[in-house]
Amino acid sequence: MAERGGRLVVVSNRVGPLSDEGKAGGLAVGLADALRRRGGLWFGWSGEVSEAGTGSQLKREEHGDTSLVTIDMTKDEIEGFYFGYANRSLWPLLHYRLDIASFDRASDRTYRDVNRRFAERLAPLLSPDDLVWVHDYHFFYLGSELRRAGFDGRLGYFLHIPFCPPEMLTALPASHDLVRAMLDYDVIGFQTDGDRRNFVAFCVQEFGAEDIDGDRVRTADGRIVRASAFPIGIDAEGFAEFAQSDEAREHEAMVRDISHGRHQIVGVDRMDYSKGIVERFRGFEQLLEDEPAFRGQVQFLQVAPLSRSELEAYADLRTELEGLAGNINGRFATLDWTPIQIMVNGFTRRALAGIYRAARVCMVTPLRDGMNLVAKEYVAAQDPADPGVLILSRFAGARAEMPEALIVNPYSTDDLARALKKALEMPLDERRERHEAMRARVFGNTAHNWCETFLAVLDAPTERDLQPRSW
Ligand code: ADQ
Repeated sequence: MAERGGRLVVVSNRVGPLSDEGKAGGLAVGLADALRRRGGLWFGWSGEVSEAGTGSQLKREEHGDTSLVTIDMTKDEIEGFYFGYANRSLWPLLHYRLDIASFDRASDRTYRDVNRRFAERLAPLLSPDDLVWVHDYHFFYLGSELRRAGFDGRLGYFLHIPFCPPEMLTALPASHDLVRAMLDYDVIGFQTDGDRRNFVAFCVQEFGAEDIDGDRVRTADGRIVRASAFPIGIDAEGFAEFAQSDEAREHEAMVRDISHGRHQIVGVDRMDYSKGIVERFRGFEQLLEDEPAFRGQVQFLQVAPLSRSELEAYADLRTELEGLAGNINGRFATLDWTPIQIMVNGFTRRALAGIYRAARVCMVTPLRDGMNLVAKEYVAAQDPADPGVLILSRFAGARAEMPEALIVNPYSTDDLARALKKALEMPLDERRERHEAMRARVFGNTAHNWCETFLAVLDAPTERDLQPRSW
């Protein structure tokens, strides 16, 4: 890659960790790697609440050539920006849940204010040849605010979650402002081509923009912005090594122990309504109902660490899931068999790798998901000689790269039950064949490749170099 020598500046809501002690997810590993190689800065929220909030002193941690720089937020900023606009409006809407999205003027304002404040605090730390890469739905307006604050260098953006169709997005009161702000980035990355198409369709329908060659948008006033899919990957080698660690082996043995030789099915998700956990439980219940031979022979473990539990929709989901698991157990359990178990604690990445390895089947059945890294981690953690089976929702971004999984419609209980039966009965040859094909892709498109591909595009000369800088 021809690098222009600029630093990499990453902006995301949460920052780090830079070193991997088995805690960092694929994203942090990929970004930390790129930051180390180029030298750079990672900017975001400190995770702390203070009275001065985004006006607080910068906190700095130096790690070789990389600085982690963070600021606090006030209680009101977090409420309006994070819980309000980001997670009550944007998260449900972009996951196609217009029915539970709520919109209010105050949180819209706080969201924009926080984006502006972050940009104003970051701008003085930037040099013109820095490559700035902003992440996710918390910061749609940050790029345009950086422009306003005078930054003229390269600006990239990556959306980790889906981008819903324009018919839905136009329900957001400020949808035009939000998408116009996105067009101030030079490169806009999506998880899948479907997300990119939805974005371009919005620009075409609402702004009269033009789709050029499927990877650029020409706005009505002639500006050209790159918009492409950059599917995210995991640190596949690292994760496969985790699966061989002592900690993984202990957890693998523990899971095998509690399953008493029964086939283990797992689900691993943040407890979020987009992940389709309720539907998955119903699918499992349907299997037990339709196929009495499986009763006493299979066990379901759902690992679902609590997430955003301050929000009602998330608290309600926990109650619903615990109730449903209770009902299924009440209906089918015997003295020596509990069909379904749900755990809300987090695990280290090594422990998780061990749990994946012990599972004959992994159900990844989101109703909508940007990518879903669990699907990739499960594949990376398997023993290639005796791999488990992945059941994957057709609505997960990962589906595009993993067609050899058993693809299901998570809204169809019958489909889920059928896929479970097929997975549990799948002969070794077929399991190996499907796994090998998916494994090649998981190891071929890693977090590292994802970072490098995005940065190469961001760094390459574009039409903007030839365009007047009046915008
Ligand atoms: P998430 O919605 O968080 O990410 P996902 O991609 O599945 O969804 O990542 C979850 C991560 O959390 C995985 O790395 C998983 O191992 C980890 N995890 C889950 N349960 C855990 C537990 N109990 N203990 C420890 N770790 C646990 C968003 C988007 C996704 C997109 C990613 C990355 O919603 O679609 O794939 O960003 O872009």
